[in-house]
Parts: sequence; C-alpha cells; structure tokens
Amino acid sequence: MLGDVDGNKSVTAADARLALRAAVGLETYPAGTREFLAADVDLSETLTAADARLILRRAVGFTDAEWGKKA
Ligand SMILES: [Ca+2]
Repeated sequence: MLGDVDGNKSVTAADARLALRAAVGLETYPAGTREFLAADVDLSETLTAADARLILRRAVGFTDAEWGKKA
C-alpha cells in the first residue's frame, strides 16, 4: 500500500520516518522491493525527502495531488 513503508496497513509518521531515513541513506530499500514501492509515493523512482514529506502530510490527514502520480 502506497505510503505504508513498515507494512502495518496504515500510513503514519513512522512511515514518514522510514522514508526520510531511506532518503538520507540510513535505510536501504532496493528499487522494486515492497518498502521502496510503498515509500516512493510521488513515483519518481527515487526515495527523497519529498516522499517523506508527502507521507507525513498523509499521516496527518492532508491529501496531496502528487500522491501516487508521476510529476
Ligand atoms: Ca505504516
């Protein structure tokens, strides 16, 4: 599920944390893995702070146009 990096079936700040850790190299999610696909919410095929930002926004209830759409 998009945004659910830890796989617990909900999108929370914990998922944003993992995405941010991946963006700075503290977690390694190879392309194509479940974690990578969940974290790449802007479908840019890279994990960046922008993904973490979108996940955190989703966790607190915002809906962003970039979510699940290629830029
Ligand atoms: Ca989750």
